[in-house]
Amino acid sequence: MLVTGGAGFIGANFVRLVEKQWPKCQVTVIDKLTYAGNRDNLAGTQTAFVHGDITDAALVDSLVAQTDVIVHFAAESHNDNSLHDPSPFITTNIMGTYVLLEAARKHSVYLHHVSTDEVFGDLEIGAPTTFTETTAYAPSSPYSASKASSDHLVRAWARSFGLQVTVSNCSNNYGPYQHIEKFIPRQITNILDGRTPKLYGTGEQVRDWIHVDDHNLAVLEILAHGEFGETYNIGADQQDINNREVIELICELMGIPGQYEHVADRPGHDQRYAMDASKLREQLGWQPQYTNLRDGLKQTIAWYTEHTAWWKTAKDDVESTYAAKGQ
Ligand code: NAD
Ligand code: TDX
Repeated sequence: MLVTGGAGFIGANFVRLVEKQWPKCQVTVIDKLTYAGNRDNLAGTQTAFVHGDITDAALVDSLVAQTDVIVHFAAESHNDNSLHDPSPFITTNIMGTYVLLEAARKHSVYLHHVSTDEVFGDLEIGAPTTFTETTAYAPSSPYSASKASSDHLVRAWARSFGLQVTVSNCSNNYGPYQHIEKFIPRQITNILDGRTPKLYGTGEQVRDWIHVDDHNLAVLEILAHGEFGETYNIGADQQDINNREVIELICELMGIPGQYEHVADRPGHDQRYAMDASKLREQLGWQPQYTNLRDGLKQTIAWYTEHTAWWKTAKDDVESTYAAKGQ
């Protein structure tokens, strides 16, 4: 199995899960080790590691020639960064996916593409609607537009060239190894570091939070039993909690109830995401193990508390970048 972006948050958790669930599977990771990738995320695993870029066609071709399946996580993944400089998002998320598809086509290798709920745009707060696999694409940010582009490429390669593919679109993940630029680990490490948690705007926005292990268990289920050409939405039905309530929960769990501040909002901020994952549940029998955000947050807070060395060196830089934008 070739795992792209396996030194990032979801990819590293995925590699660890594969070792546990499918111990006979030989995994190779290709990762560029951008600011978001960390070789230490794979410490203690048996995986072969290739430090490389998925836009490097010759390198990708040589790796794909030796693999039975590609699981494609590599991406630029942070919306806020894409508002500052879209360029690496276009290169990695679109061109990188194209390079992988061409190699998969040449060597007839199955590719699973990991994507996001953000390709569907956003929903109105308070409305009863959710995203299904057939919801029309309407991405808002350079990040989500680049992911939408990559999804279209994957489906075009299946239709035009008969490539064996599956696609998954998942909601917001949280859990160990998530970069501290993201909402939940940023607030946890703010509190651990004696800083005040930061909420964008009024915090009315809603995300459909899922623990990273539940996302990855769904990907394993799709790899094992999914149908070629199909797309599966992944979400854990945590659709009633807004950002303000999440930050308040983190503050409460960490013993500083109500102590957070409002900062500048994100331009073009998507209001609400909510996934309908009934196809995955009904056809593949997947169900989330973390059905309660409070329990998942407790586990995540414990992980960041025990792994200070993992995040501490990046903290000042991340916070000064946010501070420069009033966030
Ligand atoms: P991440 O930013 O933590 O990790 C991305 C990894 O990709 C890093 O290790 C980075 O070094 C690597 N990478 C970046 N550019 C590369 C390149 N050109 N060549 C090789 N490697 C490169 O991201 P994540 O949160 O783990 O997300 C992984 C995937 O899951 C992405 O495709 C993302 O769109 C998708 N996704 C994420 C979420 C979420 O909530 N984080 C939700 C749904 C889908
Ligand atoms: O400090 C913050 N304060 C805050 O209120 C940060 C960093 C974020 N927010 C808000 C913005 C969002 O409404 O929290 C929400 C979550 O923000 P992010 O963690 O940046 O995630 P989001 O933009 O929703 O995108 C995430 O989920 C979908 C991932 O980063 C994407 O890779 C994935 O595709």
